[in-house]
Amino acid sequence: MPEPINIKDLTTEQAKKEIQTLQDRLTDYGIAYYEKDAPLVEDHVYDEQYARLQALEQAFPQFIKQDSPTQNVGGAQTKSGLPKVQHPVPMLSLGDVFSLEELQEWEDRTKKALGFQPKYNLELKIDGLAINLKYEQGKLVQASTRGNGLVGEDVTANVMTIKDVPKTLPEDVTVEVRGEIYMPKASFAKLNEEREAEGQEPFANPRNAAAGSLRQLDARETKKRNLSAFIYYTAEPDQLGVTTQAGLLDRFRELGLPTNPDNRVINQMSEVEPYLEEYTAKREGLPYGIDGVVVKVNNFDDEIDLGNTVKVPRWAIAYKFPPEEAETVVRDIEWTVGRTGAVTPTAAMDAVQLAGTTVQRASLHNPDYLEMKGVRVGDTVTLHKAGDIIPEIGQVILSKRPADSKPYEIPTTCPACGAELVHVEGEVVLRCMNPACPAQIQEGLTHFASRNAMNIDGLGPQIVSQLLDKKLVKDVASIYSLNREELLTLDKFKEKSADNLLAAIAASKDNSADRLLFGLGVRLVGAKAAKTILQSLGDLGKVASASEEDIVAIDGVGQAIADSLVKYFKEPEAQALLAELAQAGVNMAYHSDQGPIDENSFFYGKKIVLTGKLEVSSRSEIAAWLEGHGASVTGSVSKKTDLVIAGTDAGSKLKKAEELGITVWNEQEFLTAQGNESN
Ligand code: 3B8
Repeated sequence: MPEPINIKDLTTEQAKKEIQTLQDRLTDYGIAYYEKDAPLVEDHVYDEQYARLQALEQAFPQFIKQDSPTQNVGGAQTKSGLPKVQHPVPMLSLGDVFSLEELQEWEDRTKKALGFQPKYNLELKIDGLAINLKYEQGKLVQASTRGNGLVGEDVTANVMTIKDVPKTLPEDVTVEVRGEIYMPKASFAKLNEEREAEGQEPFANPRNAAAGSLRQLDARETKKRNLSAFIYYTAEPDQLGVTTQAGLLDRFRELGLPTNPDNRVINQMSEVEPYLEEYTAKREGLPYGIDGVVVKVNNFDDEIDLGNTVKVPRWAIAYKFPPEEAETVVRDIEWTVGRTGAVTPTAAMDAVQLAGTTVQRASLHNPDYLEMKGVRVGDTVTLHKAGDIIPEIGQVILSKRPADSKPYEIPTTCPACGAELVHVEGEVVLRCMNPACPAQIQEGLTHFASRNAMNIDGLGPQIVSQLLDKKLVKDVASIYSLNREELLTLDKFKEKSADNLLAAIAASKDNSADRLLFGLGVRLVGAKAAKTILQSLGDLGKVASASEEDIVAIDGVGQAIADSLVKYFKEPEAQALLAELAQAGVNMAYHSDQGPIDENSFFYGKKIVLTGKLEVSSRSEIAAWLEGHGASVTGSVSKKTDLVIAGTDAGSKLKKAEELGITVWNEQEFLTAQGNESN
């Protein structure tokens, strides 16, 4: 980007043009970010351009348009599908600063407005998305997103699935609290790994992942995503009998609301710097992403005196961490073939230190992305970590581009087998469509043996590669006819390693068939989908002969997965493979393979009846979970029944339970108890 011209040097005409351009561009960025959960640019790029637009509009207010991104609270529109919720007290977002100098300017204004030096409460700025939780008489009755600040979306059913969010409080308080829903780093990494394995776009950062997960129309999907929460605000502290921000956080802790433990009260601004330094150092090791520090006046009296502007509070400010950046040189662009044939580029670079780790490779995702970044071999690029975790190329430093640099040419043939690559319509990736491509077979076999699939210990990429080179295997079924002599021909393979591998292969035959289905590597069929499908159909043979309608009818399985499965099993090769696996004695039936049952579980040994319509989980899912915790789930209510879990529209069973005086829970109460269990 060219250096921006100093605003006072702009002609009116130039200013008008730049304002117009920025308004349009930021609107597009906003739509991509808020409505599609798929940002077009990194946050700091947005922030910088937004700040520039604000400054320009301030200098040339005649060009402010009603629909400028600076003119609506939060800048967000809401995605349709979820019910809307009005926020009686607008949900504001924080103003932000990017340097200690700007922070000092904020504090100068604050002190001037108050006429004295206030105390501040420092908090970590969690990289999540804002949520409003409404408790009535201690019961969680509604959860909503910020949306545009005035109108958000109702995500109650989804939030009910988040373990950390209490469904009931230990006191009968009626209060609305606000906080941040976030996705822990580990869950984020795992989710993206799964998405990439299934050919879906990975989320850019934990916040987008959290947003995408929270705004699912199907709460069961949210539940799988493993979200967490920290609560930090209420507009009605009187309801909770507190007078300071730090006191409020303690009160939240008392009520069992999840709060971040790292807040600190300070007496003057000079104490911010050590806090910033401490958490800049600790940032990498925290289990969740943070993107800055929030400074709030600690006293609520001071908060009220300072008040809010239309868009942001005056009593709090976010200090945003500068994006950690490094520079390095791209030495090569490597193309790897995945098990579904997707051919993806990765930049191989000179190793650099970045936010605590050594980075040498960064995904370039697909040809469109590569083209957008404009990266060439030999280019110097900036690197940062998306969402604190994943190395990502920022931009090419054009001034350092070598004179003899040539545009990078996207390959047209598969690097592994030479087959013509195809740009499948509606997909961003390039694909190798050759089913006999050795790279696909290598990846497919490694996937089959991997931990979440058939879990064959000792059958990693190196061994698979040797087995393929020696033509000892050709597909997943042939793994089951390997013998000792063959294995002894492998590098450094002695009797013991051969026998261990044979034992692991033999043991894998008894796996539940959902592992087998996942291991086959059918597009879009992840470990969880495989389990849901096998739980419902019971047997892989039934899956192979199921129609699209049969599969779509399964709770939690969508059209795309059904299409993909039917297409896969329609091929004679797939049918033959399945027959060979069955012939080899590989189990085709579903069985649950969880560990020993925890006798300390509340549910252990209890007789439980499920009745009525359940919203968050299906009855069979709840039954399976209960059985996994040592309960027996029965069909009818009797004197021996310990507990009835009743959804909506429950009928005679509920009536009978009430007559017999048996404990009845609604689904919410069950979810709370479920959340209290350790697993
Ligand atoms: C007022 C206070 C917005 C926020 C706030 O960790 C307001 O306090 C806000 F209008 O967005 N991401 C935090 C975080 C965010 C906010 C906050 N405190 N710790 C965060």
